[in-house]
Amino acid sequence: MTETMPPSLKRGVGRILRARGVWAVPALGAAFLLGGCEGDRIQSTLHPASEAAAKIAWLWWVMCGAFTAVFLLVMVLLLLGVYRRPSGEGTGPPLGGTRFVILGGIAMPTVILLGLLIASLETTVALRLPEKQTLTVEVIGHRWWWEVRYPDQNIVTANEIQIPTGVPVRLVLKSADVIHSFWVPRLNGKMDMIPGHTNTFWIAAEKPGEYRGQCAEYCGLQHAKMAFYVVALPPEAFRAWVAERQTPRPAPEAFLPGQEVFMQAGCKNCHTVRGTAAVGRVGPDLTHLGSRISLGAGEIPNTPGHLGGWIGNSQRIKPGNLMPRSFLAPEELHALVRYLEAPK
Ligand code: HEC
Ligand SMILES: [Cu+2]
Repeated sequence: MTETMPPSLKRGVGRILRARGVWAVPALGAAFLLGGCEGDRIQSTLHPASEAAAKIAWLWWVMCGAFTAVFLLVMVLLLLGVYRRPSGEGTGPPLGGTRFVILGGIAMPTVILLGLLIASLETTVALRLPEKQTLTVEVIGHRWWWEVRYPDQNIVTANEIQIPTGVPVRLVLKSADVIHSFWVPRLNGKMDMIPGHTNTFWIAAEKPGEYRGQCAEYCGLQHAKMAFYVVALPPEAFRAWVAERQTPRPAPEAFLPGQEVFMQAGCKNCHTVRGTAAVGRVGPDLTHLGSRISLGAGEIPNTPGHLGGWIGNSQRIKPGNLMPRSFLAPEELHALVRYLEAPK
């Protein structure tokens, strides 16, 4: 093959292959890519926290291994092709002949692809919804946040899903507008949320902790900022959480000025605060907002300062989101923040 190359190209390729520096390119690239796997493990498929996610991670490693082996084999053959001197005049049969083509080109890919197919089917079967389910949670995708309902417990929340550890939790997935996809990489695979259609899925967490989830289907401007948290609690703590959520208390008197602002400023048209006249369903339920990890579906930490910034102008934080900016006097904003962050 090298005989038929124009001499300049031959010299160029030879120089690149000999130059050590060329290895720096893939090495640096791999370092960057692998670097992305480490660091914050809160949303990593490669750090599974459930049996189902462990099976998916296993399949990932099997595929990664198989593809790496095939890639290396092809590269070795390529280098052989480049460097090997042709036998005789270059008119004889190519390396290995017909047998090489049948074995390397037909038999080997068939065996490898069949093996990977069997491994994927096995994983798919292992991911089926377990028979025994303890809890049903309904999750509804909105642009760009998550509505979370516990129909049997009569609890509604948003952008955060509390579950007990050690048991499979059945998920009923819906969408209020466009197609979204529910994905908590450490707990299970993805499942689409389709308007007018209900999908059933499940997650489980072995250990208590916070697991970050992310919309996995492009759904418009703020798709990338449509995240949420699964909070896995030990069973007793989960029962306590349910009991607490089922008994909403009216806001203490000190917070009533803030409640007043909430009712006057139009917030109640889009948001619900249980136990009050606010029953809007355009935006997230704000009943126990103070206890949540984040605001704006995982976008900013839930602190009074960030909350004030969000209410004042959420468009600066999450441009294009469906909450209009508000025009409140500083003391009104202050009272509103205190009211929303208050334990209820
Ligand atoms: C036109 C409807 C609408 C109005 C009016 C409205 N909001 Fe919102 N609000 C939304 C939507 C939609 C979201 C979700 C935005 C996102 O994350 O993409 C949201 C999100 C929020 C969040 C973040 C909740 C979370 O869990 O992430 C807070 C807090 C909030 N609104 C408070 C208020 C307050 C206070 C007012 C009144 C000053 C108000 N909203 C007025 C629609 C509205
Ligand atoms: Cu989405």
